[in-house]
Amino acid sequence: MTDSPAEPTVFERIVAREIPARIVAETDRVIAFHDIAPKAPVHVIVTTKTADYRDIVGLAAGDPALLAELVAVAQGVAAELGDGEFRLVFNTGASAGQTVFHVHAHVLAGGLEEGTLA
Ligand code: IU
Repeated sequence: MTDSPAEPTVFERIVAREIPARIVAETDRVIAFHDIAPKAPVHVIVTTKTADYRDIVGLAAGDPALLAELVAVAQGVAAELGDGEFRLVFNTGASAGQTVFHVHAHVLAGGLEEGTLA
């Protein structure tokens, strides 16, 4: 079962290379790129290539192995761009700040100020 929206999300278009992004890591099913509006010294978006899941709740229920892969890519990005420690934020729902309804994690690292959330 999927819960993808009808229109392609901006992240789907990044996956398709239709719009540019500074890609930092990629596997068969996951892609990571620098956020265009960074809120930390390291601020990378890690998302699934499939647009089937709009948020972490759907992904966890529908494909937990893919969620685990996304977390592993996040850890690799944090190790490559920082000291390996990181904050992982999944905004879930508009009232929680989610603007792109294609499941993604914010990897925040590199010296976070108290209270920094994406
Ligand atoms: P959110 O959790 O759905 O609010 O996160 C969306 C993020 O996607 C937000 O931090 C934007 O700055 C970021 N972003 C991006 O990196 N590249 C884009 O082309 C667009 C948004 I549109």
